[in-house]
Amino acid sequence: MKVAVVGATGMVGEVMLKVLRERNFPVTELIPVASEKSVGKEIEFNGKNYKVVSLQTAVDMKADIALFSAGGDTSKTWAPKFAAAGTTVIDNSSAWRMDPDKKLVVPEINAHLLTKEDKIIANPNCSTIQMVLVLAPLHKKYDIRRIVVSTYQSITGTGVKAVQQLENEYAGITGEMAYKYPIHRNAIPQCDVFEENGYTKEEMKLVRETRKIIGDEHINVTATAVRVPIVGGHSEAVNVEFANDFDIAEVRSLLHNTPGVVVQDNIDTFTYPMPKYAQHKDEVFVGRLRRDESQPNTLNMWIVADNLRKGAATNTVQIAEYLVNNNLV
Ligand code: 11C
Repeated sequence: MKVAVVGATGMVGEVMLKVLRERNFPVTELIPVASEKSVGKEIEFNGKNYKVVSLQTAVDMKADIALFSAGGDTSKTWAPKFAAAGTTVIDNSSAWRMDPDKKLVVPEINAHLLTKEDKIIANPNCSTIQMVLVLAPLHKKYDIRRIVVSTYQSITGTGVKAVQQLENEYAGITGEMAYKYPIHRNAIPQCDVFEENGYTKEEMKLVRETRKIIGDEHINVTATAVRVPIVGGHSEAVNVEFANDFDIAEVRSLLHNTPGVVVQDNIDTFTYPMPKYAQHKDEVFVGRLRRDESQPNTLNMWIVADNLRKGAATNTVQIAEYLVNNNLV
């Protein structure tokens, strides 16, 4: 496979290259793509050096697959050009996610919807991916009515500028701010910009993307997304109400048998997921499973994953693997 990585020098792009390597994705030629200031730089991949090229050069090189992580505007303009050249684009931005003609894919849940005609495929938002991976099997079994989610999101979701801000604050240096407020020793109840309804874009992604991926517009979702001074991954406190009652042991066993999910749930041994230990891992970790005693058929849980891995790069590469394994590219 001739594989283009658009945004190859960015935080997610670098993890994409790492994941492609680790999973032995069949790359015969790599086309690293980045902004004009990086064009000509060399990137080493599987023992070979590849020159970073511009977007137009990459279109002309007609890759089989392009993994995009270069922001919504770049994606809106360039993904259709790659697609027109015959390249299948898997896009990690929010540009195409809610387009009714584009599939929004978490492979374990809905990759079976993909066909050869899907030339632009959307990768969901990180906080959505980790939540739906755990909730999809529970929806099948117990029928979700309502989800209340609060997130504790890693600064890596904002990018290098935010990591730099935190490091500057640790060091007592005044530098460029990624956030409106200090993040060290703080929790900022704003991830991304506000929408007209008073929720942030991140919160509304959790609402809209969850319904689209699970394929049920009737699921009610409400979210509060909070940025915390953490680098390892996103954590989520999730309260979920079902139409049908459940048994905690059965939920645990169902999740234990869900590909990509690891149950860490034993209060006797203080076993529960934490971002410090989820970092660099591809799985989604779930624990603190307990009945919400304030109302019927309702479950509380705590979900953690490395937002740059399963939340971004790994999910994108898994979509590419599905396409290759099923001759869809
Ligand atoms: C964050 N979830 O942590 C965001 C980053 O739509 O893919 C990823 C944004 C997206 O701030």
